[in-house]
Amino acid sequence: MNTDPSTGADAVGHSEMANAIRALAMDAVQKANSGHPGAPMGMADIATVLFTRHLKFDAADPQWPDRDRFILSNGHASMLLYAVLYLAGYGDMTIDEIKIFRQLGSRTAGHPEYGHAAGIETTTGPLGQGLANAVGMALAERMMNARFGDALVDHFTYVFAGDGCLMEGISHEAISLAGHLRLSKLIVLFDDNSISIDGGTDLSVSDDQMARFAASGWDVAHVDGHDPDAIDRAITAAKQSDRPSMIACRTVIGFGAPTKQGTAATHGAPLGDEEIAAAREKLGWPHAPFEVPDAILAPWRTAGQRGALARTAWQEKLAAVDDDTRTGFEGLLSGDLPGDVNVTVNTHKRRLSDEAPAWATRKSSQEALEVLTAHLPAMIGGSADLTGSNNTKTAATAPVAAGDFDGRYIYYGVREHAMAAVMNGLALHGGFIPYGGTFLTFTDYCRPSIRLAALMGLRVIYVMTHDSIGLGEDGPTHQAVEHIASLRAIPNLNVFRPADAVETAECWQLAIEAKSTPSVLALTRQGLPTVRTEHTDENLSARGAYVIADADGDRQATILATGSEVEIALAARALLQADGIATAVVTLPCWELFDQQPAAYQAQVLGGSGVRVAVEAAASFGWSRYGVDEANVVGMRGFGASAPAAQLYTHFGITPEAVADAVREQL
Ligand SMILES: Cc1ncc(C[n+]2csc(CCOP(=O)(O)OP(=O)(O)O)c2C)c(N)n1
Repeated sequence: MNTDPSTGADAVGHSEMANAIRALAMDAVQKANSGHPGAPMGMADIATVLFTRHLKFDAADPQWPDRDRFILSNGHASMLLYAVLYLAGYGDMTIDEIKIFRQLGSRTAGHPEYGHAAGIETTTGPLGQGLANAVGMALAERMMNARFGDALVDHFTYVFAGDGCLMEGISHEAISLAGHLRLSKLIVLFDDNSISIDGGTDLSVSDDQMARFAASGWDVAHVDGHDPDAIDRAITAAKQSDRPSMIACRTVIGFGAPTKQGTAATHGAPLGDEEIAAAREKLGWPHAPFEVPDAILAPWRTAGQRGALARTAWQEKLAAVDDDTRTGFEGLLSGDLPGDVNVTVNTHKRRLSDEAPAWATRKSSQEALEVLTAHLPAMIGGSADLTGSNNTKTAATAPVAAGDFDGRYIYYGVREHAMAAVMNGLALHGGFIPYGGTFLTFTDYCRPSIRLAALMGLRVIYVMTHDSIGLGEDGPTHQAVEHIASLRAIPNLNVFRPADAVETAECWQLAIEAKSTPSVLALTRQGLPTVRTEHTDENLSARGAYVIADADGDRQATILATGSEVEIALAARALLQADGIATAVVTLPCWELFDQQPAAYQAQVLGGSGVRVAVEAAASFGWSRYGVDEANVVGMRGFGASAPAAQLYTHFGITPEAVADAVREQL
């Protein structure tokens, strides 16, 4: 036992504090009979140094906006995070929660879940995502700093990452972007233990990780991950750097488990009673399972209070700034929209209905964005190198660059994976509503992060243009087919496919108003007529679907359509009505919102027992939920082709005539 001057802990020293993490991890995993003791035991020394000597936080106020962020990217090491949160005294994380690790209703899920307990800054588990989220958080920190200065915003983002995180492709994009933007307040602690599930990492990887980071413009260092003073010095140096920093910490996985440490056997399975008993012996931890003696808990709790003074000093600074600054700061962090967004959108909608432009919905999106970004400083745009195609850049959004974080537009480069994960980080940090663009086909490259945004309930908006064969000559590699259906399958994700300029404005409003739901906007490359030529203040898209053209006479048939195919549905209706077949057209800009409507509204929109046909230039999958048989979906049955868009619509039979025939065949 020795004295640690920075924590004031004089009764016990670093090792006992780190062993508390190790003991809790092995005991909780053993009790749950599942989990990952290896990484928590291996990284316990690093976590102890970080939380007791560097991390700026106050366990009594875990949401303090200027706290340092701690991201556990190797989410399987969740017990490390839960142990540290408990030891440091975060109110949400009690010893009882640790005893019910991985059980239904606990805050201690298998992998850390954002929202389950304060101190869990993001949901991790899919390796590499946390690292990329952290890049977004570190970027958000600099952007908030550029707006409000050092007094209000000046914090670090620390990441724990394992071999797995660094093997994932997303890490390349995230590291590259962070280096390019010189995110100097980002510090990654790499758990360099040379072990993953299959065994030694030499089975599958030979990268020089330090050289890799250095090549992307990072500062790099390596330390013995079990030498607290060396870790401390490395973190101190990293904080001084004008670049992001990576510290490779050489560790032993499962440190303390006498026969299993250093092997993959500790990675993801309980150690077993015998090994745990021997580990207790080896570590000098004689205490019962889940018992942390007061003498060891006390310095941890002291560490949890280390930031209290800094936090109150910060609150005084916030109180001392002028009213406009404070209101602006708090307004951004609250995520609330100004009260007059509806007025702004309606002024815009009225102009569109009057002028009835024949724009592609990607162009309509840009026009909506011009209005919204001018009005909402929280909105941060970007594109994965398709700015001119996605139409995501507006007059109000100047570019962000290294050393110039005042801007609101991020050139993500050709990095869709990282873009989506960075947007999650921007949203998680607080202060911003991120939107970013690419082609709808490349939602495949964003999908893991889209899914996590939906799981976490984040307001992130994906501007996905070139949404079908309607993009034409670029061909089937670029033409989305199955994407819309597969995105609709993700819970808590709104998939918007607006039919014209007015619906696009409405969908944008719904996307920015959905505080706990991410949104995909599927937008066309090709021009479309304005179908909503009569202005209404009501946001009709908010109900997800509505009758856009009623039947002339008692409804015999209903044509359901989305996006660019609403025009085709209306033309089909004209053909049918000319033959005396009373046909209604329903536009469905958002299935998810329609599914939330009362049954009576749904029935009224979908029509009674009459004929139902759907038209959508996409895979037919999913329309059965609205009572449309597969045979009655006019859509794609395979991949597209390279040709001018009009020819493709004819070639694939997505035409007014085909829709009208599909109706007639059923009458
Ligand atoms: C995207 C993704 N792919 C695969 C996995 C499954 N997985 C979890 S941990 C792991 C091994 C990671 O190795 P490392 O980061 O070295 O962790 P350690 O063995 O040191 O705990 C794998 C393949 C995952 N969680 N996420």
